[in-house]
Amino acid sequence: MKQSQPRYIMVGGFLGAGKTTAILKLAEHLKRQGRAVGLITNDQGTGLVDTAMARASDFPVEEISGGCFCCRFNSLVDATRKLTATTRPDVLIAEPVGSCTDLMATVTLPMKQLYGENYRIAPLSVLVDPIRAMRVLGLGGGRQFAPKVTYIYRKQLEEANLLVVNKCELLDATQTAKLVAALKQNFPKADVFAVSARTGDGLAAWFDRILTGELSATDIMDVDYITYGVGEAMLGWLNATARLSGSPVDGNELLLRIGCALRDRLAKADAEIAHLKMTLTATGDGLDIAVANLVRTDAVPELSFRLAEPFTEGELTVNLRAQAEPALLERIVREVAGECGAALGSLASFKPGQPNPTHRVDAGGVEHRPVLP
Ligand SMILES: Nc1nc2c(ncn2[C@@H]2O[C@H](COP(=O)(O)OP(=O)(O)OP(=O)(O)O)[C@@H](O)[C@H]2O)c(=O)[nH]1
Ligand SMILES: [Mg+2]
Repeated sequence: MKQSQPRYIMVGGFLGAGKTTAILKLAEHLKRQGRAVGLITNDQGTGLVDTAMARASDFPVEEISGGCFCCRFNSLVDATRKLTATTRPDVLIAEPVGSCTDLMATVTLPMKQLYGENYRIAPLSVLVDPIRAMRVLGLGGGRQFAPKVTYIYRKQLEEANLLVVNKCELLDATQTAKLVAALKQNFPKADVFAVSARTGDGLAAWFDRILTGELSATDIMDVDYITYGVGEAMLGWLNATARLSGSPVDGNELLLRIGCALRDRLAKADAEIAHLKMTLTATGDGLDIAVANLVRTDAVPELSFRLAEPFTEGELTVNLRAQAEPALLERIVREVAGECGAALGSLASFKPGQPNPTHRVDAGGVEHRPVLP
């Protein structure tokens, strides 16, 4: 029997934490139980890898591009309505932009207050990549973002109801215990879960909480919107598409080679990668897709989806978010595209604008407008 109120689940977390991967796992889990799911993706730009991945997984998806949920709250509401009308979902799962914070005050609580009759609002989950989280919390060495970007990262953790350490199979038991303890100590309000969206470990307990738990009244945190705006604008965004054609090649290898070429140039320019994600789709077969990702400049690109057939002709999509000027990202992408014989189609590079949320309310419904520059 259909639930009259679909559950609205939001899975936040910094760029590259594994939100899309975890959301697709949750969607598959629900599908196996015979429950209908609708997905909502979000980005500052258009031409999204996440939407392509959701579509390739064959779930109904609505995309909100050109701004984040908090600044385009009414578009989010329209997307939930549209999915509700077309697919009668039992569960709606929304992925906010990974450089956004203050989601509790600007999305979760407004959703509950304005549309609580229509949707059951789940507790807010925030995923973390463990290597990045250890660096931010001082538990591990390696390249860091600038302090104002790290401000956003820490604010994301501070507002979580459920803090989810993802990719746990990358850590040994001692490292996981240390990270979980540090998160509990620094962010005592949150319940901490340790999972691997890739292997499935630990997902059941977290899924159970978001599927059955209620959002209890919660305080909103202080956010310095000036620091938040400056931090977000330190991240350059680039979305591009390109056509590739030639004799049949291993498209998976080709995608990894492009990833390495981009990474090497970004490393030389001292640009810390937040998330480089790319898809390669063969012409005429949107369901056969390769996806490559890289979530730090000092890591290696890896494939999260593989093309099943040799690649002859098709489209490359590049979504690059890094701490760098957009012009630098553009120059590097143009150089690498030229070297691989990729004919660039659309290309947009920019910095996110100053966040200015549609609503910002506490659990009692009182408006708290942020102080903007
Ligand atoms: N090792 C490992 N990698 C994972 C796991 N979950 C996700 N990843 C990888 O992490 C990278 C980023 O995953 P995404 O799901 O695209 O991350 P995201 O948070 O949606 O990223 P943005 O949309 O850019 O903010 C990809 O390479 C995934 O395959 C995991 O449990 N273990
Ligand atoms: Mg994503």
